[in-house]
Amino acid sequence: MSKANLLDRRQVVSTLLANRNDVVAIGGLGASTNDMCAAGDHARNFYLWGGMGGAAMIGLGLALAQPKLPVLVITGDGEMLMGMGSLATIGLQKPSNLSIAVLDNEAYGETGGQTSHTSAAADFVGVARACGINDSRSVTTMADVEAFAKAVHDVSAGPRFANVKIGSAGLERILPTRDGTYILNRIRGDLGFQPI
Ligand SMILES: Cc1ncc(C[n+]2csc(CCOP(=O)(O)OP(=O)(O)O)c2C)c(N)n1
Ligand SMILES: [Mg+2]
Repeated sequence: MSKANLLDRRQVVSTLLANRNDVVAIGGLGASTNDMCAAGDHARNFYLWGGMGGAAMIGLGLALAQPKLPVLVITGDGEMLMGMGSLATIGLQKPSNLSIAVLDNEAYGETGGQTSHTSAAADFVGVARACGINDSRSVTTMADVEAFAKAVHDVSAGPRFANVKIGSAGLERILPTRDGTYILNRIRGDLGFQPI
């Protein structure tokens, strides 16, 4: 696909979260967290900041604990590569309320744009499907993004996975708070739990 046609990450994330209602959103480290914050900070956003490789597993835990809530993981290709084994566990557990969107710029953007494995043979959609996540999509248009955003709300038909090919532009950092305890207790409070 020509680089000119690649999707804009901010537009992708703001579309994924536009009509979020009760969606709980987990942001992978760095750029995807910035994208989520740019779309609007929210009590149900859980940002990983620098913790690499855990986004999908945190999503799995939340999805299992809150089976009626739509849980959406938004992460990068580098972060997902580090946590690729989690796709096997998600394919095994099959939480029907979990959706994962990988923002695939084929690079470790945040650390200088080193090319990642997805610029070569690594194919997340194939991996996710082979792990048992039957609804695994390659997303290349905004219409595909809108369809996925809609599907996220169907908590009975997941898990689902989308690999979204995005451009590699480095964008302004829109930073949420770095206070992890605050982020955790804010989401706990919004879900009706006491702070820890
Ligand atoms: C365990 C660990 N190793 C390395 C890093 C450094 N690091 C921070 S962001 C990043 C790249 C992330 O790439 P990707 O998930 O594709 O996000 P992008 O910036 O490309 O959107 C790396 C390697 C880290 N935070 N943690
Ligand atoms: Mg990347």
